[in-house]
Amino acid sequence: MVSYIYIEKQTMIDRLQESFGIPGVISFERDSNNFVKAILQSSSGHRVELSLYGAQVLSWLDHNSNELLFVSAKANFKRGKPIRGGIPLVFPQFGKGELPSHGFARTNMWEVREAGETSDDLASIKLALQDTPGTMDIWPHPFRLELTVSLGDKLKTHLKVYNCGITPFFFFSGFHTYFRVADIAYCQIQGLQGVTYQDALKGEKACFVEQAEALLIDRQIDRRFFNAADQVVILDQISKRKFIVRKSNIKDLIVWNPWEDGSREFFDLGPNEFSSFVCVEPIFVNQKVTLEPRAGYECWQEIEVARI
Ligand code: TA6
Repeated sequence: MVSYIYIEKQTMIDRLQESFGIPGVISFERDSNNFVKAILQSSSGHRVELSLYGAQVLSWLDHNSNELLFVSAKANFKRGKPIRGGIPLVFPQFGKGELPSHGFARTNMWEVREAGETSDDLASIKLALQDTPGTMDIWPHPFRLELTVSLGDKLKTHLKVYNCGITPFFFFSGFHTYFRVADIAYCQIQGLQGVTYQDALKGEKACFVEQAEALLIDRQIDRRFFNAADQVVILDQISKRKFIVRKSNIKDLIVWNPWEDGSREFFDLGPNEFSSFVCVEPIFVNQKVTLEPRAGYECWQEIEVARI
């Protein structure tokens, strides 16, 4: 029995490898938690690990093997549960509600549809998720999601949503990205001055306008910026690098860090880990997207990293 299961698992990796693998560009492995992941390597020396569970990017190394994304040491790698870190996808719900928190895209197994090297030298892979009896039970809409991850010296995640049913549906979606930083107390976020936001820590109704030219984080923060500009910059002073975060066709942007006090609410976050990340999340949160039958919607996030 044991050897039968082993052969089955090997076979899936072999099948993926045979159909989509490209030496030095795309390969597949099982991680220590038994989830299958795709490894992308770019000609610029960057490397990404993308779990088929949730289509979640879990690691991004630059050409010097510096990790650029944060994943909690206490992350829970169990089927049906979200993984704390990387780039979780939000769909079709944002935050808490009738569905599991941030929806079910991040807790379902996705399939590989295409992989290869693009004409402009990017390592690229497309994963897809369709409605299942499980999703129909909790959200009765036939849908298809496609996530294309492309890697050069930038990392792009491009999400497409299709309505495969005969009635419109409404959803929130986006990228709940966890950026790794050396120490959040020495970080700044630029590009949000003048943007209206709601402070989820103060109740969701009141609106404020961001005053800071450079937003500093020295306590718990959970701000939902509406109609934010399509580019913000995260300065990580200690690592002497910056992330340039671009978004397309997503109106809003969230800045979240639970700080020490808020971290206690999360069993999958260590007490001091809050200082090693900031979530800057291009996500629709203010107004749901409406998708008519047979229609499609697409959005993307692109991250560039540079020295400062
Ligand atoms: O995007 C910010 C947020 O919604 C916070 O309010 C916080 O709860 C966080 O996401 C984490 O959510 P999760 O469901 O992943 O624990």
